[in-house]
Amino acid sequence: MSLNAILIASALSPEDFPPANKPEIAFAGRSNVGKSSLLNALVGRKGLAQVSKSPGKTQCIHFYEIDGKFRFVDLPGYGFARVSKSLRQQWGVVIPQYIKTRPTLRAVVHVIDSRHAPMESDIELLQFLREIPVSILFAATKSDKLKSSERSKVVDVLKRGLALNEEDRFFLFSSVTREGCRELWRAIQEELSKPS
Ligand SMILES: Nc1nc2c(ncn2[C@@H]2O[C@H](COP(=O)(O)OP(=O)(O)OP(=O)(O)O)[C@@H](O)[C@H]2O)c(=O)[nH]1
Ligand SMILES: [Mg+2]
Repeated sequence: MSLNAILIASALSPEDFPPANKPEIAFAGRSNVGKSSLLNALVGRKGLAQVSKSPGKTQCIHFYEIDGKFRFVDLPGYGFARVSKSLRQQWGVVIPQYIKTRPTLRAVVHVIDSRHAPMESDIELLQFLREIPVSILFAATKSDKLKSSERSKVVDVLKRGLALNEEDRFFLFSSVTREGCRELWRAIQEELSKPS
């Protein structure tokens, strides 16, 4: 299944954001964890958002309009030392501001790499998100790289590392095998269908 997805804006600062007139779901997390790949897997379009082996690929806030009804917002990753000044400025100011003030933002998908225990910066992002009245969904990517024998332990380490509770919606995800795609979609649809 592939959806109609159109890149409607690539923004470095709020002047370049499209008008806030459609519900938005944003994808946030450290550089290279697989945010853009996850977006592509959800939409069913491999080359939609640009993906790279090296961190720091997504450098702007990319707004994709899906089926003309809502938007997926691919955020640049943070935590990559060799980023440009403009990217540091985005995670310092522009992205937190977007997440805090965008009236149409329905949920943030906090994307982490399932192969590594949460880092300080993952925890900091979550602390920031918890203070904002926005829904949070958790996607732990690259699950295809996990051995089946270690999966339940990995989930435990990730949930404990982020101090998640029973109500938090957490999905193991792989853009390669599409594990978790349907479940994450269901959670996103649920957020989109809530009254604003
Ligand atoms: N095996 C595997 N590789 C993945 C998966 N998701 C992403 N990757 C790889 O991880 C690398 C980074 O993926 P991106 O989607 O560009 O990551 P990103 O989080 O958007 O990175 P930035 O834009 O730099 O913040 C690429 O080499 C992807 O092919 C996955 O589920 N499984
Ligand atoms: Mg990216």
